[in-house]
Amino acid sequence: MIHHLKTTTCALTLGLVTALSSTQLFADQAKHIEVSDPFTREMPPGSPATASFMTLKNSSDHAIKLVKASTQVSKKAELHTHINDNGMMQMREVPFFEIPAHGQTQLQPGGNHIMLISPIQPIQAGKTVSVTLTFEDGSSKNVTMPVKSVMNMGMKNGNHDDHSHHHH
Ligand SMILES: [Cu+2]
Repeated sequence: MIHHLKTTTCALTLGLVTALSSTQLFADQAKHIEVSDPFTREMPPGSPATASFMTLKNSSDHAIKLVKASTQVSKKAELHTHINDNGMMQMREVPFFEIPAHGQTQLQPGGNHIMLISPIQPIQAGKTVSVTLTFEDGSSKNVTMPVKSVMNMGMKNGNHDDHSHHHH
């Protein structure tokens, strides 16, 4: 009888410790993500959408998934990637961007990006744009970034910009 009680207590304690430590590990993924060099591309005239780019660094021991982006500046924000479909670069919506443990994921022209669809106001160079990033555990991070013109960006990257949003 005594032995049985001890076992039960022990099991309960173990269960509690496990629950606590996993809560601590996963409670705030946003705190483990560092955002650097964020910017939004200036909306080309007549374009229905533009895109935000940044580098996401993960300082934790676990891969973290960015599952959602939201903003006040456009009606919709989607996570997009580019795929090479028989030599044609095409954009696809993806359910998440994964940032590896102690690694980084780059959102950049021609690759992963946050698509801002149907801007509510013109997104022009010199303005700032705020995007809220939500991670798998529900924690979130607000990123405020400058809007940069397409021309400056092309010169900085030294390649032509094939990231056209005119033909969605
Ligand atoms: Cu896109």
